[in-house]
This record gives sequence, structure tokens and C-alpha cells, in this order.
Amino acid sequence: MLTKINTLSGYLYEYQKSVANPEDFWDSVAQQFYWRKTWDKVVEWNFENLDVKWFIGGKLNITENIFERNLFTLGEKTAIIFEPNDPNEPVRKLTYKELYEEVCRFANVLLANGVRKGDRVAIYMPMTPEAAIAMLACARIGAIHSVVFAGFSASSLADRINDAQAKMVITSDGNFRGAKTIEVKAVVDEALQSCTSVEKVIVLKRTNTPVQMQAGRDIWWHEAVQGGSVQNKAEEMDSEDMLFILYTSGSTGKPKGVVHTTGGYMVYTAYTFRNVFQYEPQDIFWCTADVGWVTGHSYIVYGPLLNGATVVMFEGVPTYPDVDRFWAVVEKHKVTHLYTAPTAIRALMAYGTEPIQKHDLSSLKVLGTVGEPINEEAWHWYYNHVGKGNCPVVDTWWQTETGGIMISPIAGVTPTKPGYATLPMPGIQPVIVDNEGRELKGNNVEGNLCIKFPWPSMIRTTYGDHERAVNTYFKTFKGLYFTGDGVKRDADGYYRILGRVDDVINVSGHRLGTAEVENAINSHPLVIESAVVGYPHEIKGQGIYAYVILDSAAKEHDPEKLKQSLLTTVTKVIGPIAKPDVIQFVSCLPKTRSGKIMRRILRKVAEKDISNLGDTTTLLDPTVVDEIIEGAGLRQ
Ligand code: 6R9
Repeated sequence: MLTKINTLSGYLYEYQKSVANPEDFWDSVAQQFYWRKTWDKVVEWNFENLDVKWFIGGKLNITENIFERNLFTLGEKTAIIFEPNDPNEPVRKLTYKELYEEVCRFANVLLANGVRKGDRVAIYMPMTPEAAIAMLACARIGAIHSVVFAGFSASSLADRINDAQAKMVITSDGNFRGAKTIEVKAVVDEALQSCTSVEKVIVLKRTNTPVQMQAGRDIWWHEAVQGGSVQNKAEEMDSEDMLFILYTSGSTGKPKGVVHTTGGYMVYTAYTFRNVFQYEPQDIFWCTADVGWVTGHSYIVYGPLLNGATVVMFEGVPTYPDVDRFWAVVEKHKVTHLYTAPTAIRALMAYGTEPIQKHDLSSLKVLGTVGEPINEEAWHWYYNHVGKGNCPVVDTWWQTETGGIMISPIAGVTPTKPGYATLPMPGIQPVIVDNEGRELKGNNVEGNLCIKFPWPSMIRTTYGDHERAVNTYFKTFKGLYFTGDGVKRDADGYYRILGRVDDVINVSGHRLGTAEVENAINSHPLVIESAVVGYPHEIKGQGIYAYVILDSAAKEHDPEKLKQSLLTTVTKVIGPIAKPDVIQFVSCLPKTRSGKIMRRILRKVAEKDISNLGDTTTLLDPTVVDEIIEGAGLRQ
């Protein structure tokens, strides 16, 4: 196992060392992995044009570090415990040896179907072990995976496939999700009508949903692997060869493909997994995220498996068949580490402590949260009722772009404070700047969160558009990586993440760009224009509030039916996660003379707080504000 920090003074010592001499620090971490050839230089970087390289000249395969490096000691150890959507369906367990064989077998299937090193493969799958097998098989042969969350619509999937020019799609006949069965293959078929790059589709049989198999293109997973060899020699990768692309929303335009490379991502996810969670060999780690998000990539698949950990992979939802499902799973598999999102905690909190009391949760040692700020009430509930006051809560702040956990307590080592992500991981150098880019030194400061020095798993580019990455992350504040988050550093030097300061909303821990949702709404034939803002939502963290200007032809329609039809449009264009919670029809939007929407006012109205709307004199027509306030049912 990787060496780890055990005490607070140990953390402070490691941190100092990592800042004073980052090269030596990461050199010694990286030496604990298996490299076919070691690196010639640890790091080279330039934030002006985003040119960052780690472990330069190193050759490796990340799956050799999961399997070959560990097999002698871990062969019979369980790698994945699969808990199906239906608790009555038998649990499936794969040992490291079995997982290794499945990965090799499927890697051979990819090769036999024309996938080669550097090709892109889209994965649109349920949370079954095959999703992890598909990812690892890509990594084995050097193909670049692009996992797309299976809740996204056909048009979102098509956009991602086209942007990456994926050669293959790996999917399933259907997905079980609570009481529902989702016809996933049908979504893929629809998406592929507008994609020309895809040559083959591999379909896992999961739900027995009838599907159309297109001759010459579609292949059943079980038929493809049948009788296949379980030997596959891993492709040799350069440290800086692409490992995967993962699409994420930003403040402008369509989602962008965040690119991660092999060596640095491996070192950083494995290091943070071991340290933040203090994982020990007998522990059972359960991260409830979907592999469609970065959390699933780094802390279900790569980070844990690189450490030889046993992970639970859960296919279902927290409230099916009953609201105690999470606690039933913890008890059933004797989970020691539970890593989930504040939105799930808040949703389960609403059912009180009775569902918890039905189960023995004494196996739990560490609790983690990720994805959005955690309010203090949820933090205390998690700590007191789930962890019974015995389990440290690690509030882990990070992003798709950062690849791994950046600011977080180290479980049982860093004293925690509700709502605080506390202190940076070794190697991470956060700075806080004001809106003019001046660094705010010392404690008791608040501003924009930036990082001033590279770390191994940072974003290398946005796929197919390097300028976009430079402009998005490195142009706002010169010489710094800008996270898009606001942050406060308190008197103790602890960091508290305040949420996004750009036009990104965080709904149940999922990132959505306001522009993306607006474009979806505007695609409705009766919509002229719209403006979308986030507002505080008790369960989801942020909800979506849409102000919509309708075409005059809409007068003929029933407003409630129109709202439903807008929701259907958004579901079709993006997916159900982007459905607005509130739709308000307006005749005008508050615009400045230069035509910019004054979102500040729209946010205030959405928050139902009109006490301090600020300066509205620069508006083209200040009377629209009154109309909007009235339409929202608020009186001045
Ligand atoms: C890992 C992940 C990133 C955005 C990020 C921030 C928010 C994530 C957080 C948190 C407060 C935490 N965020 N973790 N905010 N406390 N512990 O979620 O990646 O989907 O890219 O979202 O999520 O706003 O900028 P991603």
C-alpha cells in the first residue's frame, strides 16, 4: 500500500515539504507505482498557455498498476461487490483475479472490433461492474474512454460522441433505476442517427428489454466475450497519453471535454484515496456516485482499485425499494467508508432517524461528502446519526478538472469543522484573489479560489479546443488556475467553499451551465427568450428558476400545459436533471443598455428576497423589474 499520513504534525510536515520542493515530493510518491520506464523529469509547466506535463518520459499502463502490481497479494481479494437495484437479486462479487480476467477478455473484444490506442470509446451504461470493466479495458489497450452519464438525453449523448468522434459506444439494453426501467439502447439508437463516427455498438444485456440490433453495427456483450482469451498484454502508454475525456458544463456554450492523462492522474487519485479516507486493506469502501461523473471515475474505479481496495458498486437509488436502502446496504456489506453527496444526505434526513435505527451501522469508520457545499444541519445529522459521533466526516472539495480531491480533511487526522473542506492536500497551493486578481493573503479573507501551482491530475486541455481551456481556466486571473468557486479562509486558515461565482448552477451536486439550460428552453417553438438562474433549494442545494418570454402565439395555450411542454423539451435536449423547478413567464427580461441580462436581479427574485435589489438605473427599462416581482407573487 502507498505510504500515508497518520498525524496532524505528519500532515503539516508533508505539506511543507510538498510546497518547498514539489518535484521531490511527487517523485517519491510516484516511485511507489510500477513504471515500465521511469520519468526523466517530474514536471514542466506553463499556465499562460496551459502546457502541463508530469512524469515526463515515463512509460506505464494504469491497469498494470491495478492488476499485475497487486495480483500476487490480492488475487483472491474482492475488488467489486455489486449491489443490484433490486435487493432480492443476488449480489455479485468479483475478485481482483476475476476482474483482471474480465478486463483482459473485454480488451481483446475491443481490439477485435477495430479499437486501437488513441481511439475514443463512449460508455453509456448502468452502474454494473461491466461499466468499470469497459473503462479499464479501454485503459488496457490505450483507448480513451468518454463515459456519459446514462441519464443524459439522446441529443446530449450525440453531442458528446460527435465532439470526441468516438468510434464505439458501449451500452446496455436497459437500466434499472428504482421502480423504473429505462430503455437505454433506444436512446443510443436515436443519438446515433446524428453521429457518423461510430462503427460498433456493444450492448450489455441487463434488463431483457427488447432492443433493435443493427446488423453489422451492434454486438451483444455476452456473445462478444464468449470463449475469448483472458490474456492481454497491456499497451505501453506515455505518462502524458490521454486516459479519458469527461464532459462537464461551464458557464458558456456546450459542455466541454475535460482531458486527463495517464501518469499524473494515476498517482494523484491513488495518493488522495489512501490519505483522505485512510483506507486500510480490510475496509469496504462505498462511493454512491455514478461512474458517469468524475467522482465515480476517481473514487469508485481508479483511486480505490489502484490501492487494492474492495468497493461497493450500487446500481439503484437511495429510496428504493424503501427509504432505508442506503443503511440496508451499509449493514449488508459491512461498509466501512461511505462517500456520498450532501443532496442525498438532505433527502434522507427528511425521513428522520427511524430508517437508520433499523440497521446496524457499526461497521462505519469514515464518512465523506462531495459535489456541493454541505450545510451545517446536514453535516451534524450525518455525523451524529449515521456516524453516531464516531466517524470523521471528510468534506472533500474538488472538480472534474482537478481529477482528484484538492481540499479536504484527512480522516481522523485533521480536526473537522462543519461546512469546511478544511485544508489543502499536500501538493495543492490554493490562493484567494479579489475580483481584480489581487491575492488576499492571511486569514479571515474571502474571494475567488485559484490554484497557483500544478498538481499531477490537473486538466491538460479541453478535447479538440485547447484555446477554450486556456480561456476558461487561465485567463480570468493571470498565472493562476481559476476554479469558478468562491471561498472563505477563516481565522484558523480553514477553507470554506461558498459555491460557484460564475454562471454554473449546482443541482443535487450536478453541474449545469445556465446558458445550456437556456438554449434547451429556447429550442421550444413557442419561446422567444429565457434566462435561468439558480436559487437555494432545501434538498437539491440549488434549484433551477427559469424566466421565459413566450411568443404571442402562446396566448392560445394553457400556461400549465406550456410549462409541462417546456419541461419535456429540456428533458429531451439535456436530460431530466436539467428540468427547471420554477418557470415564470415574463414579457421582458431586465437588460442593461448594452443588452446584458442583469442576473443579479433575477437571482434575488428567485430567492424571494427583494429587500436589496441594488442599482437598477442602468437598466434599459427599470419597470420590468416590478413586473417580474409581481409575477413571482412577491410584493415590494
Ligand atoms: C467532484 C465534483 C465541481 C464543483 C465545484 C464546486 C462543487 C464539489 C464540493 C463542492 C463545496 C465541496 N463542489 N465538491 N462545493 N464543497 N466539498 O463534484 O466535480 O461535478 O466537476 O463539480 O462542485 O462548486 O466547482 P464536478
